[in-house]
Amino acid sequence: MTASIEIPGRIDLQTGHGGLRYAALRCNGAEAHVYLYGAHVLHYQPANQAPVLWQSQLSLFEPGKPIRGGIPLCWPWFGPHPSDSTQPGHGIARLTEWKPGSSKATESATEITLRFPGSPVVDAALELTVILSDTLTVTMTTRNGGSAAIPVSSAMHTYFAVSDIHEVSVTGLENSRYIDMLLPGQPVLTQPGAITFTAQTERRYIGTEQTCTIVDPGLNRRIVIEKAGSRSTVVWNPWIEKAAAMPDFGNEEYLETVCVETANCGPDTLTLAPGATHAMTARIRAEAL
Ligand code: TA6
Repeated sequence: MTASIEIPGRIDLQTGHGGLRYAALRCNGAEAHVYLYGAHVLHYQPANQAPVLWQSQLSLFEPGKPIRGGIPLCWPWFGPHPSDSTQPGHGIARLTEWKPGSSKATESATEITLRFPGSPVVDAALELTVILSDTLTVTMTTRNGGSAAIPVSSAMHTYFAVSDIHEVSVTGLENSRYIDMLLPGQPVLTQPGAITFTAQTERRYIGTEQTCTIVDPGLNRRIVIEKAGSRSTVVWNPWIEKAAAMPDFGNEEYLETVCVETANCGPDTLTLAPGATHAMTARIRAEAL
């Protein structure tokens, strides 16, 4: 079945870290790698540019463990399970081997769709579509296959590669409201200007459909993240102590990445009616400053 998604010169299946299979997408000098485990986009490199996504040198590639870096898919819940502490943080999608669906290649784009194989934990279907062109477009499509409405919180928990966290800023969320997850009582605050980083940062911006931009003077580039079907954006950097406490995150690696996550979480959690479908899309591009 997996052989059917291969397109000579555009999509081929390879064996990567930990012996895990991934689809290598190519298009006009750009490339992307999509692991079947977690339907995890781990690598994206536009033509003649540096990689846009970051991956930890200590990432595990083991069943039951999330890959650290790229675009982990958090679904059908974001963060801890709402009521069952025995369930894994950020849901089950990123911890599951997905099935190849369809693929196609045109002059300007290479596209692949993967399908979540299903789970007794949730009566819903999930597909991921990745389109590589002069941008990277990633869409999670959820369909409620049951007879009852279901809550769905989710994220494309994207780790972007930056030159130095001290030097970058994130624009686009000015005057947006956010939940500061690190302050007592997790207050709702308002973002006064561009986001800069001087300590551990974990903010859930809510009720926003804004395009975000990571401005990186060190790499002389900006990374633009447009979105659709998402009303939350999570901005996260673990900083020194939290990075040191994570076995799959190098002690100094907090310097070289920032997460800008396309999400629906907290008050933006969806309620999906029986038979209803919801699509959430992130479109990523990098350009010179
Ligand atoms: O998006 C931020 C966050 O929710 C943080 O709380 C931190 O836990 C991060 O996700 C990474 O979570 P993970 O389960 O991938 O280690």
